[in-house]
Amino acid sequence: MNRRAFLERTTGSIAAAALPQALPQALAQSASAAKRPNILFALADDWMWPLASIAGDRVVKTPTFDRVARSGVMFTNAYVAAPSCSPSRAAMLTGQWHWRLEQGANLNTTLPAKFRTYPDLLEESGYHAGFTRKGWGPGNETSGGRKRNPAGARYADFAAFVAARPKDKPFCFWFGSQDPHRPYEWESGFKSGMKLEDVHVPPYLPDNETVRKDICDYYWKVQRYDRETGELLRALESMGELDNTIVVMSGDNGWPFPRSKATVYETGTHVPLAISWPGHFPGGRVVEDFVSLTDLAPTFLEAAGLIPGQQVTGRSLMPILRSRKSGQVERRRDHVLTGMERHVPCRGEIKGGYPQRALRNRQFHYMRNFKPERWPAGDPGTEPSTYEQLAASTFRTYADIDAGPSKAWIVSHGEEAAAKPFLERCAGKRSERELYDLKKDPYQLKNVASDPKYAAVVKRLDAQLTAELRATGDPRAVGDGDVFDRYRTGS
Ligand SMILES: [Ca+2]
Repeated sequence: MNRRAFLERTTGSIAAAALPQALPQALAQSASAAKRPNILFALADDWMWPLASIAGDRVVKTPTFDRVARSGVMFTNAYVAAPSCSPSRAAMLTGQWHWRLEQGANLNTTLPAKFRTYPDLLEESGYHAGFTRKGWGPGNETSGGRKRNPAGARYADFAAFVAARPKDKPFCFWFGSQDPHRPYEWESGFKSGMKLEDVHVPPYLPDNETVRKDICDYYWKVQRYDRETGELLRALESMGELDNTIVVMSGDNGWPFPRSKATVYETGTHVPLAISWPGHFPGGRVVEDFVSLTDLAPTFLEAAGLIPGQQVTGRSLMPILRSRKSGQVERRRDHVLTGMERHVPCRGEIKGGYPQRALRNRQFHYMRNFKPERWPAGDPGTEPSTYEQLAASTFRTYADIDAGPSKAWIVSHGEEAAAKPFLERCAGKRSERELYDLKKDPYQLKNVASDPKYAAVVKRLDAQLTAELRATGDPRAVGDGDVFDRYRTGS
């Protein structure tokens, strides 16, 4: 494929093939003549779909998310690019699949400066841009040639950001909550009044008091994120800016429980997403299109009157947001891709992660595991860990699963017959191909990839996934995929 054909295939319909990479200055200036919206992106850390009250959860209370969803659009099929903090955030900031971002595809490396981020582009076009708490990361902000975090200038909080805002400039603010990331205060949710009997325990986790309490502690932090985002909305109201602000609430990956975060299963990649802009985006809609959080950067750029560069693989959500439709709005958004490279280095002498790519459509979730010989969640370790070690320490047994009570229960009971299937599902080796028929198996418990009845589906989805990875320049599909294993952690 020549360069032009490659670009035509990778830029989607946002940009015709010949768009310039640099921002067109004239366009930016003419757009700034009209009043450009502020952008508030409130990003939770490890928040999974559908754990919000408006999405049907009976225990967690998310009045702020519900409010944004009701006044705007709630997306029921939103996916992160990667189920791991730094690559997921890098993909959001650049509007590109993380497999295009060199070492930026791994956790805790760097994001090379040549990959432009939307806060920088908005700042160059006249926005006041910044973030608080967790921006891009964890990783080394500067070893890739940047002078600051890829999410922009750091502020102590929103008030400090607003105080530094030049008069009449639109702003773009990233509120990077560290909630609901682990660790949790044991029984914080239970003691706050959450009822253990109302907790839904999905069938990939054992249903016992430890897990129910662990889920409540997670909810307690989801609620704190929601409450703090509510405070930001009230600040915008008191400034008289809420009606001129695009508000986005979402998460950077699934929840930190076994068989979830750091996997491309639903539980690692499917996240809540609500977007509002009163008076501009017709509200009260639930949209079922498959969207990627790589679509946010081109959305923000378009809202600011800018045109995303050719390198951007995400597609602006503006046509959906401006429409009055619910359900499936754009027919072509019938599937989404996700992928995974290295999360925590936890495979002994092997420096790599557990590389995966996946394609999710309405009925199926198809996955390619490029190194099925490796341990998916990290090595079991040479000696058994105690419950306390598993609950408190990260870099030990099956270290791609965050330490916590649910993991500790499963691993420490792993040899018992009742617990073995849970341990096998979250940490056991997997086949090269996985296929889940979500109509029959919404929790992805039974891999049917080798079932002859699904042979045609596997063939079709594998061809589709491979073609799209090739078109987006994924080294796992077009070249030296093992390059991801060679990037050093921390630089
Ligand atoms: Ca995260």
